[in-house]
Amino acid sequence: MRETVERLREEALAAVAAAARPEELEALRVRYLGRKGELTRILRGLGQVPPEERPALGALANRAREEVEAAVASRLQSLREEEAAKRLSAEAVDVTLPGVGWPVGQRHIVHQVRREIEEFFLHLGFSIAEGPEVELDYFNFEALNIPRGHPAREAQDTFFLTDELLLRTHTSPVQIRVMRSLSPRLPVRVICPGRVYRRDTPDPSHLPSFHQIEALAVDRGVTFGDLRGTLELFARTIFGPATRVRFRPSYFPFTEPSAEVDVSCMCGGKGCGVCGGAGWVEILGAGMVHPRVLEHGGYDPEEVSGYALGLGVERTAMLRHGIDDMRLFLQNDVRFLRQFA
Ligand code: 2U9
Repeated sequence: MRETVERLREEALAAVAAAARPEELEALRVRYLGRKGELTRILRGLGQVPPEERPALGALANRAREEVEAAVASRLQSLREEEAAKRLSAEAVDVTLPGVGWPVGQRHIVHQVRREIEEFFLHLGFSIAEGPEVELDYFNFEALNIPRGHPAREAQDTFFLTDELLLRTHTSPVQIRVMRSLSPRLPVRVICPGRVYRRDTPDPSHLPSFHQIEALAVDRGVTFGDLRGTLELFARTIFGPATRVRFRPSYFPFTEPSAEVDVSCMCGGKGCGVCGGAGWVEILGAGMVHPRVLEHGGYDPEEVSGYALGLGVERTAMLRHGIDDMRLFLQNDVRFLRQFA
């Protein structure tokens, strides 16, 4: 009987030590220590053992039982720890690994140039105003001294939606709206950036939709000299410190006198694709606000005066970066766009 207990003890301890999973341990526990387990059976069967052997055999069997119990518990504990360690190392995150580089986009070149021009005027104390792209005939034409019958109003130049509604052909209606609503009334110093629409077939220098920025300054005593000074600073800021400015007389219905403004070409007049050898490139139109336009804005032209200027953002970006086809701005070919990152 003693030998059976010894053998069961050794067998059980060896099996526990070799168990690789908690379920195996549970099976061993049932097999040796459970109600019908092999060691349990021996303890239950002590009655059949001669009385003088009972205490010693009982003690031996109890010790074996306790030993196996302790071995099961400790093996279970180490299996759980191993399992936890394995899980932790499998789930471990190496925080020192370099991150995944997500591709980051960039602003469209037209937007970059628009922003640069806005910054220039913001520094001079101008504010930015925006207005509707679907506009009333009155604000787009009538208030800007473009009366009925004027060629600029012809259906072949303008996207009309109804008799009275159209897609704005310039951002000037926004300035009219600003003048009529501004409080206090003076001074007016505002720029109006935004998308405009004209019925043009796309070609290297035309798009049916492009961006303008117009500036308007109205106050007592504003002169053409103020316009000239502003434009010289503008040209040097946007095209470089050596840039010179030239005014040519022109005509716009909403300004009088009016001028087209050229800047000296970056090639220095030696001749290049941008200026075609002329040494000068036209960048914008400008002039003193027409008295009738001031009246539509609610001002007395006897008391106040103003200058206005307008430029095309796409055209400015083309001159700045030597781009020869306006359609490139809309094609969204990333090989073109990434050059301006
Ligand atoms: C008000 C009064 C006057 C804005 C002006 C121009 C001259 C001009 C063109 C430049 C290229 C349009 O994008 S373009 O085709 N603009 O030449 N714009 S003066 O004059 C105004 C605006 C608002 C109330």
